[in-house]
Amino acid sequence: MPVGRPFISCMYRLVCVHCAAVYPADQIIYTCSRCGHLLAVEYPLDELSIDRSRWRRRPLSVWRYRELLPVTGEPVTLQEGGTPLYHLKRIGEELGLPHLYAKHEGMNPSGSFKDRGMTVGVSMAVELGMTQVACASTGNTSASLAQYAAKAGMPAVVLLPAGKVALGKIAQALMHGAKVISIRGNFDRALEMVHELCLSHGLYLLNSVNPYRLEGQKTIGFEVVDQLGQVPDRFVLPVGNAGNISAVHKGLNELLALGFIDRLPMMTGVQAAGSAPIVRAVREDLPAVIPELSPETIATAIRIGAPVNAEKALVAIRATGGTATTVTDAEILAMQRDLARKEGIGVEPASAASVAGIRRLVEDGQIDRNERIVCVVTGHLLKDPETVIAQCAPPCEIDADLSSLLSALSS
Ligand code: AN7
Repeated sequence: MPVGRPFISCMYRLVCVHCAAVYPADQIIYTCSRCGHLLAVEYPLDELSIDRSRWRRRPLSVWRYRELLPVTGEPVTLQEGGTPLYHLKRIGEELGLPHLYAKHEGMNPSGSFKDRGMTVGVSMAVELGMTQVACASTGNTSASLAQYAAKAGMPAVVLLPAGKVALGKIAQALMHGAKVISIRGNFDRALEMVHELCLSHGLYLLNSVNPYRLEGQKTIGFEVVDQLGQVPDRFVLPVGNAGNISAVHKGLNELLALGFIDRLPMMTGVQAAGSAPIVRAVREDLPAVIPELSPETIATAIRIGAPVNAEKALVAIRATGGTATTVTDAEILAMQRDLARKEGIGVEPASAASVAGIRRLVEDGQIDRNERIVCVVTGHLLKDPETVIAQCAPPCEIDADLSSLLSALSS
């Protein structure tokens, strides 16, 4: 046991999703030491007494739901969660979907949903007595970890795939003081390397293989149920490492077990056409994903070929009667522009993939028009300014007089 704050671990434990091996909550472990599969946090739900009216009296945020989170002490928080749920009126009208919504996770402190995971993950790092944190990242995880590590006063190491991370995300990781390393390899290789580093050198791994991080991310589902006042029929998420779709499913399953909701939404994953191992596994009904060795897409956030949480995500999609679809880079960028110009919602390309995926599924005749659909848009427009600039005409520069202005406006 590392030295740290006193740790109360009686209320929950870690359980292997494959062989059901059980581990104590304070063991530093990321995958099952018996079979190598993923772990999940398990609460004694029938022993917890949770008062939902107490939840409603707290502000909408990750920490509204703290009875279903693993942190026992004071959390490391930057006020994450409580993000807007927008009705997509114009895009919904075009698609013939009157009940289409977007949960804008770009409105979190670092500009992506990762903050929900990091507030919990970094709080757990403190609680477990760890002194350094690390991750591999396509960008957003590194930005978020850097920010929460700064808040905790803990050094952070982040590994990025060289040349494949959007500018805003690198800027954040650097400015918040993480040690930023670019590897000549892709994200999947960076994750293997950082996992090895953490196991051999005692850093705390905060990728989504870490079951505590996913606990924070499940609150997206909790907030949507509270904001809509009901369970949506379908929950749509962009999928990279497949942590977020797994986390939302886990959380809603807990609400179901507690009797707070009476059904689950159809969990629906969207991947970029050049990086779609989960979609392939769903379409071909494979028992496991076949890694994509050279994933490629303009949505660099989800340029991931070997999704670590595939096992959980396939269960989420299959058990809820959901589905998965691909979208092309052109479809992603078209939806990024539509969200920006028709709804006033600025998101990065990977985030537009969820709504682009709904457009594709509608065109393929796979959506009932009366469904209540929530698309998670995962990261802010400013994360990837270069992809924005490349799609837009530059500002028109004029002489500083009124007649030049009037002729510019009329041309
Ligand atoms: C904007 O930052 O994997 O399926 O290292 O940044 O849970 O992996 C980012 C993933 C969707 C996919 N949208 O979520 C990373 C990283 C955005 C993202 C995803 C990511 P998962």
